[in-house]
Amino acid sequence: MVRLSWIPFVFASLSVAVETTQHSTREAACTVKVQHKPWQMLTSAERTAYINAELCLMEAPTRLNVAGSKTLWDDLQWAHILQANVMHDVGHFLPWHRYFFVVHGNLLREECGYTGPLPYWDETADASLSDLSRSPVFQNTAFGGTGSGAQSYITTGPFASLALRMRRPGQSASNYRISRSLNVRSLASARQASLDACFQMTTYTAAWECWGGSPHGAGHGATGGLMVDVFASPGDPVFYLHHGWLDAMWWKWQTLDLPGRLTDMGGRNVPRLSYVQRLGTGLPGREWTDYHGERGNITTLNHILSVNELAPNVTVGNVMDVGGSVVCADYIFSNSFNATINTIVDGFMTTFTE
Ligand SMILES: [Cu+2]
Repeated sequence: MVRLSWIPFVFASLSVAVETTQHSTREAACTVKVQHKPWQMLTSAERTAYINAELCLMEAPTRLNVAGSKTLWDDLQWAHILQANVMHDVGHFLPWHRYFFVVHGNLLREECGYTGPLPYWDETADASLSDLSRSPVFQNTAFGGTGSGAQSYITTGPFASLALRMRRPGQSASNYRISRSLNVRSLASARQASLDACFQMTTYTAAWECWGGSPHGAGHGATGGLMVDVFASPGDPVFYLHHGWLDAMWWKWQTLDLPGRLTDMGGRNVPRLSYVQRLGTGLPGREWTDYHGERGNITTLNHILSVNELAPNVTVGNVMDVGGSVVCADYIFSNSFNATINTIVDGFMTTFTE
């Protein structure tokens, strides 16, 4: 009952929040940029600091008035659970997850005093491993390994005893833990050939569906377990590493044609019926669609992104430039990835000029 009355309450205050956000966005400047950087490039001290900050977030008290939520970690997961049929399979899929990554990073700083880079998982670098347990991501001093037992819960690493609670909209909270089923096969979707197809798309309308396909599936599928749960996947901290990578890929794509791709947006606003039928949720209700800030079924720069009350609402336009005040980041890529991109771009330009 609490949950049902909570939804209209959030949206009653939403129009005010948006005005405030747009106002403060104009005034705020991006001064100190945070680095979005491959986990593989972090020093061991940086890795430890990040893991400790995640552990702190997992203990920090809830800020949302949601039944069953005890921690900020639950709150973040809940925002994703509640909107699983709102921001997946749509044009604002990439902007929403970019903002979600930023909000998670801001909470690490605000709540836990974290000052280091925000890591992402360079999945292309790990795609050629023989075994994913060799990945720097899945070490016991990092995010822990694969799951075991009837529920495939992880038993190693700093998050092995993490208590999770949130599962589905309308479902009461119940304790469970992080499950995983590591398999390197799914990372084939992060190999160069798979990325090439997306980098060669010339419009956002074509590109978002490409990025949302194989590359998006790569880290989710390779981690397995909770990470393949479309609702509750942010319960596993690997979620942020994976979406940080996907976001870095989108930004790299944007940089291949600037400034045009700072404003290139599109794609449907509401998921396909077949998609929400698979989720078992039905289409998003008017409590969401009325507040997207648009008419019609095409995502525009005016589309409103909400993470419930964990952070102010912003628009898609606010997160398009990662050097802007909302994201305010430098995206760092490994040398081998940059070399790969140069090959892609050179190959593409050759084709283009012939
Ligand atoms: Cu998602």
